[in-house]
Amino acid sequence: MKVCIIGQGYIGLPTAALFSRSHCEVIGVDVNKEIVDNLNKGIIHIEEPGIAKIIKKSVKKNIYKASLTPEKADVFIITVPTPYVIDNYSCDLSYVINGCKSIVPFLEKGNTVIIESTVAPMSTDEVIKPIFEKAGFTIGEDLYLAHCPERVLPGKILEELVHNDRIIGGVTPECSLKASEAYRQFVEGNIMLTEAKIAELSKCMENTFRDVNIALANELAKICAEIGVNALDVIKMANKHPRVNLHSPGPGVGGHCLAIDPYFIYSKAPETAKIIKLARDTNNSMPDFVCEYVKKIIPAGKIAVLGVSYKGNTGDDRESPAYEIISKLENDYEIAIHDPHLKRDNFVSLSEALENADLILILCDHNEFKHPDYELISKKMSNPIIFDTKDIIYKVPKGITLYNYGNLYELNK
Ligand code: SAJ
Repeated sequence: MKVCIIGQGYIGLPTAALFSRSHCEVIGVDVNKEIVDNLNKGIIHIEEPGIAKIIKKSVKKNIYKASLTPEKADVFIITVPTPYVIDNYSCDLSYVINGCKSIVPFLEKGNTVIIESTVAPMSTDEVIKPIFEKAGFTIGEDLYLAHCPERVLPGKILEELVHNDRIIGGVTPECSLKASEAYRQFVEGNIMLTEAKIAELSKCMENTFRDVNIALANELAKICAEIGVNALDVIKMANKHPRVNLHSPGPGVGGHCLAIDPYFIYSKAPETAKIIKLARDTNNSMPDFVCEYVKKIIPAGKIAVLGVSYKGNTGDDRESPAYEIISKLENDYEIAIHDPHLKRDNFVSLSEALENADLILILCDHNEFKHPDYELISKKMSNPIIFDTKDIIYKVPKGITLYNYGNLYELNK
């Protein structure tokens, strides 16, 4: 089986790796020449365990090739970003549409086209299908089209692509069957056949479920700060109930999924999707909440910001709330940013960030931050205070003050 994958990013590249590991010939297409050139040398541009080794081996074996243009194949998979349109929160399908148009000249009768990018409900039937019909194909008869959303967790992509259950949403039942043949190359989880629109909405709802639950935890954190209760203890206690699973409050919700997919549903039914929109607004309000309490802790001075990735142990800062927090604090404070997973010109070493800092602000739960070097902290800071928005530090030695969502209310006394 020959597979052509459009988009060699966080999902496209691991998917390419797995197809090539299963002895399929893979063409990985990307618009970025530097990425393509590096991939052909076996150098990958994403931080994801296991992928580099497979790509290197596949390049060597000539079974994986990156390219700026598609080639003829049996299966085409579209894994490009779908941002939302700022004005109305609808799903911006432009990259998907361009990806689909780019493969049209290479399509042959009997090929399968799979959309993996997260899209708003109805996109496959109403927007994507007509592109191929216009090119003369009859979907379900001589071209097979399906939406098969990925559901993997960054940091565990390789494992989850293989073991998670896979939703296959065909435009027709024949399309589902054809698409499932492709995934059987490497998927060991259940392969569940359904309709395209069900696949689209279930993917959006999975991330919305999480976003809404995080919003509830964030709202609880705010309520507790206001009324004087330890939010973290409340969560611990409530979660002892067998049917309760309160999520964790934090500095906001980042990433390319939870912070975006709920809008795709909202934009389809804005008058009805009230909880979904309120959850988005609540999570979007967290950077302001963090800044409000930073101001209560120290009115001026230097802040060492630890962690800018949107989640722990990844080098992914897409939609990270950390950037909004930093830009809001920048006017009133000196800010030094440290993130061991991200290389940016203005980021500094831990030691440099701590130098004469008045506050350590933890915005991300990287493992490196979980056991701070208190000796270094006491050496570099005269009156060390830590504000841990991710609840990763449990106990601090004498002389160091710790604020988290368990004791912010003390600042309101
Ligand atoms: N977060 C909290 N509190 C929590 C959990 C997470 O504030 O209790 C924050 C994180 O810090 C992060 C954001 O939410 O900023 C999102 O993190 P995440 O780990 O929940 O999700 P993603 O975006 O990395 O991955 C999600 C996953 N979806 C679900 O768990 C339902 C993943 O399975 C999907 O494949 C992925 O979105 C995607 O691509 O859609």
